[in-house]
Amino acid sequence: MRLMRVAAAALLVLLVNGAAAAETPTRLFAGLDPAKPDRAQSLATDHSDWHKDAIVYHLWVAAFRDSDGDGIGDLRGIIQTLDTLQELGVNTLWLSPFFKSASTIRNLHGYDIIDHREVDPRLGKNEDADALIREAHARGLRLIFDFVPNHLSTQHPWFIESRDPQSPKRDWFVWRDHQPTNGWTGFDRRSDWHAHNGAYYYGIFWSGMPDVNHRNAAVRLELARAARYWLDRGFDGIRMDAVRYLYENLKGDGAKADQEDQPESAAWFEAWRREVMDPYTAQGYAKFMVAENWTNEREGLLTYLRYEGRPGVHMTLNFPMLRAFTQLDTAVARELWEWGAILPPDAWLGNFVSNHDMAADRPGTLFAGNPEKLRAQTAWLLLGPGTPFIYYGNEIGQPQGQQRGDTRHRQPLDHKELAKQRDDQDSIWHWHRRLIQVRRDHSSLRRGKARFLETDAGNKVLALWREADTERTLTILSGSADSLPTLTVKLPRDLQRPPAKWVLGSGPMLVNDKGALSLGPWAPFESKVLLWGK
Ligand SMILES: [Ca+2]
Ligand SMILES: [Ca+2]
Repeated sequence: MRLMRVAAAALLVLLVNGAAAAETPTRLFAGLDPAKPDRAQSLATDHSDWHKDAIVYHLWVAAFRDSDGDGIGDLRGIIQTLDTLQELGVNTLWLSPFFKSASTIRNLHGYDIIDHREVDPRLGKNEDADALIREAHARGLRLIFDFVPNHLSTQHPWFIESRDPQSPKRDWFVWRDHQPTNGWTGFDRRSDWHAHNGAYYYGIFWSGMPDVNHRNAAVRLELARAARYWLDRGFDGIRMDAVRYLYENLKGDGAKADQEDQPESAAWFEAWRREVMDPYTAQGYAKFMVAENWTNEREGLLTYLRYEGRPGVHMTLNFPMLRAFTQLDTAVARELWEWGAILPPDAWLGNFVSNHDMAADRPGTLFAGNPEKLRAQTAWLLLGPGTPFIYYGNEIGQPQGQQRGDTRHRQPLDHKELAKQRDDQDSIWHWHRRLIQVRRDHSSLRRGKARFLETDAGNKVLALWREADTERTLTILSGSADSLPTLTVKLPRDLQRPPAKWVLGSGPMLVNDKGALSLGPWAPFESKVLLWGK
């Protein structure tokens, strides 16, 4: 009997400890000081998920605006253009990497960082970053910075120290004594193990950007401190670079699966959310992180949004959606928006139509000579579910450059064209401005889940029914190259009455005795929005 009681007690202890172990998530950034947001510089938040209402402008710092005539865009140039960005209506700016980097002028991508706490002298000074934060926040514009947890430059002092096998920083990078003869070829056919003094370090992108060893607690902590340095100063969030490559399976033989999407990488972001980001929310300064996980597999997007039932990144960039946007493919768009509607409540997607990489052509090039398609793509981005990201220059339909490689996507913004389009009510800039205003004015367009109504135009036309708060909207996006004399939409059973008004577009509307809404006429690729009151 006594023995049984002891056994039962032991079992109870086991159960309690077991439960506690499951509930206490691992700390990965032990030693991090409390978050200390600069209250004069930071913008307070009234809700922690403001990123769902964001309209992001993705800005390439070196190409945006040159304030001092040296030919390179800079932080001061951004300050000079804030009024125009505010006029456009975006509310969040994503700055491409501006930390001191080893990048050459020709391809100033900045992802090879030398100093995480210093602005690259070609782009400005730390005081300019402070001034930018102050001036942006004064206009209600939030700022997020690009952060690179996977790698840094061979010229970074941490790596220079690490080259000495006796250095305490040797383990901050991934070193081996022998170069594997097979596998580990990442993005090209060359080995990702790079020689130095008879040893080999791992760098998946190229020899100039060694991967950090995230199994080392000290280097993890230093990276968290570096990000905190800018978050404390007033930045509102982080765009996380190359999240798929944080950890490698070093016990593997270097197959593709050993080099990407390790469970430890997802666990890292869950811990970062909890330990690095959430403490700001607790103080009324919610910040968010958006992940670049470049994959066309939709399941791959989910990996980083949740880990073991806890939230990871707040948002992930929606790479699979590029196919829908670049081809104006209604079937793909519908499938992905329907999928987005069944994700866990805190899993959120960010949409874009082009970026600084080779992911897609700029719309100004892709749809050159097709203004109606350019306007349609803009509408799909700005009216559809998911936070929109506008890559600088796309708001004026600027074509990409003629260069080979990705620098063609990072050419200077044409400020003369921008000024011209601001004076022209029919310009693509004004179309962006109009759609942004419609999105800002309607919570159903920002937060409502997508549900599709059937139309008599078949799958060539999307009719998105969305609800939030006290409003309901119907967004109709035509992917048809033909004009339609009328378009008939089957309304939900409980709402067979005419809409209150046009929010975007115009034309006659009529509900027939079968509860269908007749609208028309419809131009090729036209987009319109109707509003019902509750
Ligand atoms: Ca400059
Ligand atoms: Ca890595």
